[in-house]
Amino acid sequence: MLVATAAAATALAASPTATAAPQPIVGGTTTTTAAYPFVMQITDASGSQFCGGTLVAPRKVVTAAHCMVGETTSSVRVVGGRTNLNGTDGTVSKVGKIWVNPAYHDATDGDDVAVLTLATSMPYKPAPYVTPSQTGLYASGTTARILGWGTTSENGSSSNQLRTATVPIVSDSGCKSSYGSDFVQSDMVCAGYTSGGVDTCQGDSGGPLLIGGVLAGITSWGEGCAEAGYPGVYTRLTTFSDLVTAQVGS
Ligand code: 4AZ
Repeated sequence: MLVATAAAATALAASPTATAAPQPIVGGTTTTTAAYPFVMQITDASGSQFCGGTLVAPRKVVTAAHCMVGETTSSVRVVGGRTNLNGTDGTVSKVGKIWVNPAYHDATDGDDVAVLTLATSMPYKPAPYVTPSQTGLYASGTTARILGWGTTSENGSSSNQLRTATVPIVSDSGCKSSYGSDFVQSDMVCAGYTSGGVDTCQGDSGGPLLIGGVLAGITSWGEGCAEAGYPGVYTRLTTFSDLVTAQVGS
């Protein structure tokens, strides 16, 4: 989660012999799973994190369908209560069932939601998630919180420690201007600054977008990361709330 390149470019232009310094995180900060106990790492069987997820019930985790492509119940694990990727703390659970939205084909077609049923309960407080009628949460300019262990710049390295940032919800018309027909209004919502600089990035997929502490989106896709004019795209969870509830109750 991410970076402003424009300021760095200006600094370099003013000082032509300077070499690029490591980019600072702009708008994002490190945080912990103690602060956000429902944020889960999704790892392979060796423990390498590749996506995020959100605990919505003791044995249910919401993530992105695109995170589950090619995965089986034996190829994935869910890790809760572990702030650092290199930690050994927290709780690791195997996965008993993977439900992928049957309509899912590709993130840019929408339907990017999956629910994992854990073999072991997580001893952490689940997050509430939106009801189908809470569409007003996505009003343009609303502050949303993003979380993850993803890369801290486009094509950069993952963050060892969980990070968070806030980004404003972008209007549907604004998102359509950025992404054209790839933006499926019924299934997606965009968030980010017009000037870029703060965003989710590779490895953050499947993780939460929270509005007022409620799970309202799932990190899904975008053109690069934190680029001006290209906000991050999130699954519009109100559309899939009933499907999630059916899985949570199953
Ligand atoms: C990814 O590859 C990814 N900037 C996640 C989020 C965004 C782009 C890519 C949005 O997981």
